[in-house]
Amino acid sequence: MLTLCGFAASNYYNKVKLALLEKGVPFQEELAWVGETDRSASPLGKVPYVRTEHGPISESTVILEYLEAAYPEVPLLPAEPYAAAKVRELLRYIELHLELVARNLYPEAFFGGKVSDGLKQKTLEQLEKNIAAFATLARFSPFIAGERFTLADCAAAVHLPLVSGATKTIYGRDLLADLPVRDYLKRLNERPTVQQVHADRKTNTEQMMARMKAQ
Ligand SMILES: N[C@@H](CCC(=O)N[C@@H](CS)C(=O)NCC(=O)O)C(=O)O
Repeated sequence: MLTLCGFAASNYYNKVKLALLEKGVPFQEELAWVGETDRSASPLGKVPYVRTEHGPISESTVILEYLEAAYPEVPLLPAEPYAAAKVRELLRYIELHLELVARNLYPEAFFGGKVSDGLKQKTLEQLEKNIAAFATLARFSPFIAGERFTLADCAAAVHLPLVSGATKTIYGRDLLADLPVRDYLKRLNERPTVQQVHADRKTNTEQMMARMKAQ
């Protein structure tokens, strides 16, 4: 059986977990905190990684692509190549141009650290530009790429709340507020799979915070 390794407070871990749940792929979870990962499976020490019958895979989007190829019964990408490319494009925008940029803010927004004013300003400029570009691609009708739940929704479900939360805390305003993100996330939260991911995330986040305090 496939094993998903990492910890459920991680948005990247939850992106893969949501895809597994949506596809109905049987899997088990193996808890691995940052610093306690299997470097032979994830050479950079990042989570998530998976163990498959063939060997390990790291990098969440590569894992998603593997799942699509290995478990095609419930597809999360359109069959038509152009439509599939548009889903991948949206996924990339969410991850590379929104989440990875907003990640600069997490130390102060979520972990009690400090981010320099210079980095806050640079991040604000990048996010404003990138969110405007993302807005031209995102559909919200009712899913992020259109009529069907896709891999892009797996990313949006876990990353967009962090972009909203971090920007609200650091800049006093949710930079995604002009887009229909709140209603979209509410709709997604009606799915039992998304509810399970969020419930597990909450429990694991409490564990993570307790660990950080104890260290
Ligand atoms: N590009 C990676 C990003 C994963 C990532 O950044 N995971 C975080 C946890 S949310 C992590 O492992 N951080 C520890 C580190 O970067 O050393 C992926 O898509 O899997």
